[in-house]
Amino acid sequence: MVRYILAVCLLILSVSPSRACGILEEASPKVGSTVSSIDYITLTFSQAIDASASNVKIINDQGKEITGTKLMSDKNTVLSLRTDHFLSSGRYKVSWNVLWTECGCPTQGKYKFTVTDKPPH
Ligand SMILES: [Cu+2]
Repeated sequence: MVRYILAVCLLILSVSPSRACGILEEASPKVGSTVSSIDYITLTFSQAIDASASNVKIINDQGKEITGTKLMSDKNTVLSLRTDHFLSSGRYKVSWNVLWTECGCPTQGKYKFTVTDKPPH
């Protein structure tokens, strides 16, 4: 799968050299960080992504997906997830997948963060 994606990207790159895949530029909470309770996460990408083909989810350490609402910025470079409730203390995994508008390649990633405090209410 990864090889296939790479092959597609290389093929597209060879056809039009100016169009490369985007990257995850910034994550909030930061990759591997420990934070107080939050009710949203934000991923900032270097290029526009296709909203309908891009997704982000948060999974707790019991493997359960946290429910929330996906949000996109105007320029389609920021993908957020507002959770229905503040996260309780524990370890979480963020799993994202995006489709770059410009080059059409899919990219996915995962990272972890930790919540230490109890929810504010
Ligand atoms: Cu690409």
